[in-house]
Amino acid sequence: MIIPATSHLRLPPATRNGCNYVVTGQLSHKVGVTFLTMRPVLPVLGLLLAALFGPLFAADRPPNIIFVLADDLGWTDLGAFGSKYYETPNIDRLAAQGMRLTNHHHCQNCAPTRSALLSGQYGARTGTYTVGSIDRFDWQTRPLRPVDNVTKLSLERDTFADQLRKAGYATAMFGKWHLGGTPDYHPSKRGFEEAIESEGRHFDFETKPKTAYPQGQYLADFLTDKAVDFIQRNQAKPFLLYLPHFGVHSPFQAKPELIAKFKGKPGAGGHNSPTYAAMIASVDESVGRVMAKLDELKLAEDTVFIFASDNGGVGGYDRPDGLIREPGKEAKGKKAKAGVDEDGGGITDNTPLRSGKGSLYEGGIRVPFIVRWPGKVAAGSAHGAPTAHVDLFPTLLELAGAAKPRQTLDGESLLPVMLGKAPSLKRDAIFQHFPGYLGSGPGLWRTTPVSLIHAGDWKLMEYLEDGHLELYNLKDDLGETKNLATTQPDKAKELHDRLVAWRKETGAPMPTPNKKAEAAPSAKKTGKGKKKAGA
Ligand SMILES: [Ca+2]
Repeated sequence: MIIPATSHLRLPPATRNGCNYVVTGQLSHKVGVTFLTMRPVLPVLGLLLAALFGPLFAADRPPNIIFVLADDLGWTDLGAFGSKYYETPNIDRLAAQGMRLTNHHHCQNCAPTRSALLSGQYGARTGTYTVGSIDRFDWQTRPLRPVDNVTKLSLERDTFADQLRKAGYATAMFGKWHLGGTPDYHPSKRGFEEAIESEGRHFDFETKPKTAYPQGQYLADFLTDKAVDFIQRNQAKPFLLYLPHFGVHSPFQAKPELIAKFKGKPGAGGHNSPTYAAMIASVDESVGRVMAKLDELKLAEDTVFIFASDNGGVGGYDRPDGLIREPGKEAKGKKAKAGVDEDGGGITDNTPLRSGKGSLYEGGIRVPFIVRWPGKVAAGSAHGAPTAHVDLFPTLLELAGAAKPRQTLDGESLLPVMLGKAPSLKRDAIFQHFPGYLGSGPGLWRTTPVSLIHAGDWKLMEYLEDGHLELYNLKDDLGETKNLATTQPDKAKELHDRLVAWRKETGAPMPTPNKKAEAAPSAKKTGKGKKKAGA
């Protein structure tokens, strides 16, 4: 058992871009605030206490881990991340009781993020860099042939669930998988002792395996029923609960009573859809029910609770400068299956970030991330250095005391930063590699092939069709409006050299010349963004 925090334990207020706390893990619970001011002598005192109370500490079990992943929820789509229209009281409370990572990055769409989270590897190594086949979009008119996309997470990779299960955890997953639809790739074969997969519809949904549910039930509620039941049954041992919601992905369907609640509420900025607000509210209700179950079982302090989204929000495409939304334009577009208007609008807005889901500008890849561990992670804190999907796997391994997987891990454990034991990570850069195309309607592309490095305040993108570079200082220009590649050539070259070296190190596959487009150069200008599927 973890010892409850003493009532006089008080943590200093959060800083916006870093954590300067000295939180001493379980020892701090025992001895209270005194230890918070005595960092240099902690190792000695820790040894003394261990000698005195050895059996007590030895009996500690590793924490339970809950990871709730929303689908397509944008960086500003939570109250705790700035929305003035959507209402997320439970997730906001989670953030108030824990730490927000304000500069956290996933991939630009679903499958590659999940592949990176579950394997701990960049897409440059797994081969999963987008959703589905390269033929989802009309790349044939473009100068490059995309790299074929790997749609299943190789069975040669261990998932974090595999590793935690081997370390003695009870493991479960309920929700969207997206790492292979055949039985041998089902999450129940990838480390999750219990697994029910569902995505595609919010009502009248199908599950793998087939599972009965009340007629008319909303998918988020069904998944939450399974989650709280799993916690109830596994409260006596460490457990891993992965709850990847299909909400708030299109189709935009929500519970009528929640839609009605938002119908009379005035929108704020680009946040104004009652249906989308209701979908977010359902994800928030889910988080609230899981939190309530932990409270009921007195497990909150023994549980690391993580909340994130898999990619940026769907919207912001009609703002070429990344800041100004054209009034009314979004209303004219026909909603496509993926939730992207044919004329480039969207269901939400990621302002102040540029663009949205499917783009490698910040609106597509920067996502909300919250971690709560009462008494361990400082309440109300935030960390602002660049972090990424690949950091989750090593973080979970360290939390669980689990062994490393077979494959190379690309990330770094965030635990020292989360616990306030380190002001920053050792690593100073994160990367992305997208050797393909994502369309957004005729003539519009959410992205063309691109790789990027994000180091400190700087982000360099190399667009692979013509090799042009874009350099942004995100500290001064979060909306990515001023390309500094020509005015700061030394910085551009330094980062480009590092990006090229990283591609070489990871064996990143590169797109190849599209011979058909070369034969008909005029086709390059027409570039239809044919849509075939969602995500
Ligand atoms: Ca998604």
